[in-house]
Amino acid sequence: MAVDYTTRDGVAVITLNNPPVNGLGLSTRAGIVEGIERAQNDASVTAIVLTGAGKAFSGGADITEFNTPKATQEPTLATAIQVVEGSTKPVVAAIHSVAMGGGLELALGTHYRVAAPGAQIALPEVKLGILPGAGGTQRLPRAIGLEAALNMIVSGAPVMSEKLAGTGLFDEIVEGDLLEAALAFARKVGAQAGPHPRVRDRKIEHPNAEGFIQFVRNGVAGVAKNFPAPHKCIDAVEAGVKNGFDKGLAFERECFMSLVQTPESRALRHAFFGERAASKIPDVPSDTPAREIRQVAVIGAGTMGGGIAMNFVNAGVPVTLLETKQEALDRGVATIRKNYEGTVKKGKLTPEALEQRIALITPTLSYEDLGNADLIIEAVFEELGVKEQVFKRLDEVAKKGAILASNTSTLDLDRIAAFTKRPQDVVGMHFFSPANVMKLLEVVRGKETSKDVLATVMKIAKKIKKTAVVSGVCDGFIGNRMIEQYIRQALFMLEEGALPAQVDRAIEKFGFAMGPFRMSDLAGNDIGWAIRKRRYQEHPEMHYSKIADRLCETGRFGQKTGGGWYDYKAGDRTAHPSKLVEEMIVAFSKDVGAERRKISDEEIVERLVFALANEGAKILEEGIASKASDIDMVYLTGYGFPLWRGGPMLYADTVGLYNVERAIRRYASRPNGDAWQIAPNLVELAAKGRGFND
Ligand code: 3H9
Repeated sequence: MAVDYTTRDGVAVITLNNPPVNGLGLSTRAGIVEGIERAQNDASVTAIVLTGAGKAFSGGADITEFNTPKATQEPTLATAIQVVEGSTKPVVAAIHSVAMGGGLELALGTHYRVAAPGAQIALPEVKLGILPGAGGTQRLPRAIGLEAALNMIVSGAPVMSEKLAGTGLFDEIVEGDLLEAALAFARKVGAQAGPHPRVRDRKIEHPNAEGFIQFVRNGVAGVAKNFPAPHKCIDAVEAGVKNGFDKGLAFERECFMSLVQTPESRALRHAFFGERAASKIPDVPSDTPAREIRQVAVIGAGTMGGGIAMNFVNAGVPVTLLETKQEALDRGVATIRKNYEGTVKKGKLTPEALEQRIALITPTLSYEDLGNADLIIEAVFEELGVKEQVFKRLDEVAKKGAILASNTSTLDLDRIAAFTKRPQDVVGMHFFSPANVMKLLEVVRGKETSKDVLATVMKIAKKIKKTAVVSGVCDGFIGNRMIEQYIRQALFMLEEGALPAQVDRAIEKFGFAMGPFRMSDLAGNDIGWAIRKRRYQEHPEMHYSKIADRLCETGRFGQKTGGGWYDYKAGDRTAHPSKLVEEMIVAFSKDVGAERRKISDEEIVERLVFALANEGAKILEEGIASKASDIDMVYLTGYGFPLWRGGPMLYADTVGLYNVERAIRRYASRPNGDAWQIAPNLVELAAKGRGFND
């Protein structure tokens, strides 16, 4: 049983005890009902305290039960709350640490609530693509007022308990021993005659409820167009305002049941668990001791190195920043300062905090100054010879036990590690540009990287608020290896009949932040060109469309040269379709003997996204990624894949691998079909009717 029951001088204490966060799974719900009934039947008990053991009152419904029979098995949460609310002996919730979702809904079903300060109070269901389904949309507005409640429900954001003091949510905010205070409160109300107050009986007072609801609805329309849940949250609150508690509750239930089945909710829950799962490495136990990181050093003060350094100083970790020339060093520090000044201008940082952060940076030109660093991250030019010089030098100056990290995005980490006499201390930390903004960090595990180095890097990644995903060593690691197949398809489609704007539009409509051609113009087409030139040498057997090379030969490198796949006006990033490029593409098709045809948006999306999923499948099979959700996290946090679709692997699962396989085989039988080498595990899973994430 996930609930403890004791009595203390005439008060029953029901303690949720379902680590880690007292999720309200079936056995917890059953335990609550049993506890209330036991207390009701015990003549010596006058009141009941309901609280949570460990680090939460309750984190809400057990999300892992969703869409399983347990979720709807009695007692449901609605039943448990009904039993609590119907108790003739007063129930006092003693809330600390976290009361979220169903946990808060349960507390709203009690007659009285006392809370410790600093507890996070939230109805975060909307972040999982659902709405509070156990009365939250009905009781919270009655407890704290329509405006505050609607804001909490639609945003899902937590509010500190002390901020809600004086509302109908809390009868007392208690400094000191919460349980003792709750017991005293319970004894007091236990001595009073019932009936005890129920939140459901309160009125929702608002001078212009309809107007306010419409105001919130207008605000949500712009930001939540791909997510149904925020709209349903508003509808459910409105139903209660207009039609009363019981009808509102029934409507809320209906909305909950339909939202929990939506692909958007599945995607958001996948991302919630995927984020947490990414930090767990199958063969690195969670109790692996991490090394202490007190001082970091970054080599290279360019855009990347500067951005990396900012992550650490933002987290209060001092950074030594090394460059080879004084001028580059000064420029690097000046850029960091400028970035922070931008944040100050936006009002998100105080001028004092800016100075504190800059003071945490020690610029240097000397490798000797890196001797005290616990973690050294190299962000120098992407060439093996340059890395060799850096790592050989690091091997001389770094202290014993220091972690030596490379920010390489394409080079073989094992070869880099071999430049040192301590390959066990070498790891990849692949940040994404701009490194101070992007959430993703690919942690590259070399064949000799030690487990405690990995554990340390995962821990420090959390500290600097990155989503860290472990990748094995391969060309491009997880993210760039997959994107190469996506770009290959995009280029083939130009050759076969599409134009850049059509490809971009189709995939942006699917939900990508930016299509491949706008993206390439932003990053610089010369970068891809350089990579392809290397590819032609290393993999002469691989078939690429040479159409992008022809563009580059004309010097159209993108925004920085005023033109790429699109035309740009000076000082403006707007992409305008280019007549010149269209002519070039049509001529190219002719030159390679390709018959141009109309390509549908559906084909564009399938070829781009299935190319990602197919390569992802190979990455899984080779053990480069340890789970499909890791691949999805890379794409959600680093490549602008639409969150509501859950990443390329979950999207393939949603389409069904049988259908994905059929589509790939169809494309493989057409011109340029040799680019499709279907992943054996995709075929195998499709045959079994399973998905990557099952
Ligand atoms: C709901 O309540 C629906 C109802 O309205 C209606 C029902 C009919 N379930 O985040 P952490 C796990 S929907 C299952 O690392 P922290 C989490 O996966 C729910 N598991 O810790 C992780 O597991 P592991 C509404 C859950 O201290 C571990 O707990 N509630 C749940 O940084 C630790 O999590 C929410 O949306 C759960 N509800 O933060 C709250 N919650 O160790 C979502 C957590 O195996 N949760 N786990 O990786 C949170 O926001 C944070 O987890 C919390 C703790 C603030 C609670």
